Amino acid sequence: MPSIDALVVGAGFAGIYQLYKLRELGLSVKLIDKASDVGGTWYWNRYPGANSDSLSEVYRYSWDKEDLLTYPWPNHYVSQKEIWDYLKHVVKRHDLRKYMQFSTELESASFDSSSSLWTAQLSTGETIQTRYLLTALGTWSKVNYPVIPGIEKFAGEKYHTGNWPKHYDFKGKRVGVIGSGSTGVQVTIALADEVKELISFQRSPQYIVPNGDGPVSAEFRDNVNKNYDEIWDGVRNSYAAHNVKESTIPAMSVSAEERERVFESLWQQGNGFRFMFSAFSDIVISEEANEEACKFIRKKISQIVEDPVKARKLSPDGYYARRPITAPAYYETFNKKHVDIVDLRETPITEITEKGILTNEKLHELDVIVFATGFEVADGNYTTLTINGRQQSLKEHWAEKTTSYLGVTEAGFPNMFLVVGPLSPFNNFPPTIETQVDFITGLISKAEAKRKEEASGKVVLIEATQQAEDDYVEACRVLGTKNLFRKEKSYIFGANIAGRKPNILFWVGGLVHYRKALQDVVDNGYRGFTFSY
Ligand code: NA7
Repeated sequence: MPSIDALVVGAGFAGIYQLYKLRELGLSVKLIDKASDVGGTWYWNRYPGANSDSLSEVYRYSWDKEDLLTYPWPNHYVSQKEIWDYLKHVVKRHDLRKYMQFSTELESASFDSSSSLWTAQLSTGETIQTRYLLTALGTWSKVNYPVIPGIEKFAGEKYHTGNWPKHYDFKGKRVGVIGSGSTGVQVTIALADEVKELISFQRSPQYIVPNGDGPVSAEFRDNVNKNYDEIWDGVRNSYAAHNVKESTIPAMSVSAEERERVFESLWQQGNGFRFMFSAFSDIVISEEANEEACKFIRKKISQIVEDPVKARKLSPDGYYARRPITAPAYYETFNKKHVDIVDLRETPITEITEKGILTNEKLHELDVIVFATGFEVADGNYTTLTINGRQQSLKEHWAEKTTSYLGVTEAGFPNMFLVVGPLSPFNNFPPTIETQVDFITGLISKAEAKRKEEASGKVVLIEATQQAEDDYVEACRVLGTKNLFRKEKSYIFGANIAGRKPNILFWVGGLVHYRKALQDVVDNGYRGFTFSY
């Protein structure tokens, strides 16, 4: 059976950087991905309008300074195609493709206590032995299809945005979009001008802020380049990691006029993270502050949307406490005569028929249904795999709730690392990924040194203690009680999946505090980990 030092699963932002760092350590590494190319999330999510809503200058790796200074990004946000091209470019630049094998899925992996090795079974029929198993499976990867009676009867085309076909043509067609999260909003705007009729089937109206996209001037880019070190430093030491200034001023400490001025200025500037975090310090903490932001956005909706019935349906009444959504001219899209909105709270879907979507009010006849219904976030991709640790499978380990230590390891699963696993920071992902990959690589580097110096070449096993994992899970739970996100049913708590018991799936304490927690672990001799052989 072929034996390697490390198997990396996933060729997105996380897997590519992890592969690079393990090669730097001199390990023999193989990377596999079920897709036919690199990209991860950005390989699959190629629906019209797909783009990152993190600012272009920080939606990339920081570790290759020369590339950082020279690689172009024409607009303030990068499109799916641009991100995909960027990742292919990085792989080429660092000659990483030769370690990669595509169209290959990990089916199962089992830890063998007698050899201290993992045995991985691949969809190609290959079996591989490896010392380290690194799963970079993606956070928003396992698509969520809603459970709606009759879904299989629909005679037209149906697509999930997370598994978009390479070719499609919606010209002259009647299209229904189910879902209005970040994805549903982007795809609705992009499809509106291509189709004959578009209906958005919306279960929960959202607070959507303009993104302020536009071309990047040479002067802007020069300025970013001159200040890149400070920009990354600011990102790593911020809550949301988005290169937006985070306010320290509570909303109610200023006058109503000043609040209005601040909100208006941020609305004009654009970007959802800026609106949520730069306006005031307590928008996601204080109910009163939150309501001020909600009132402002509701007012904008009523001003922008000409048809009062559509405006009412689009107006949220809950907290502004989900991942902020930002997009160009979303509400304006509903001023187009052929774009309509169905409020599923007033008129729920009863079934999907051969002809379209039937609500308790009427049948909406459609040629295409687009499911922008999100993902089984964080742990979804692990549930289809069989991963057997020392004594338990991962499914058994997570039977009560999904856990991890620091978002990167599981007690009882030695030498297995989850890159951006469950309970990872809920922030801009590239800097979060870099933080975790550097930490994991530090652990492996320590184990490798030990293997060579003390263990006479025997496998050194890095393992989180159960206590450390329990304490971390509890810390995440407590963080989840400290802001308003808990008041909204969203994927942050797994509440988007029918029948799932809600439980926090992320570290919501900010990247700055997560990085401090990791540093503290390192400074205390990798507290919470054992190194055995
Ligand atoms: P999200 O944010 O989970 O949004 C999914 C949307 O689909 C949301 O509007 C859901 O309504 C809706 N949904 C889910 N199931 C149903 C059913 N059964 N019926 C009607 N509507 C439904 O996923 P996205 O893909 O938009 O974004 C994921 C992340 O990708 C995003 O945060 C960025 O990081 C990029 P709900 O709000 O649950 O009522």
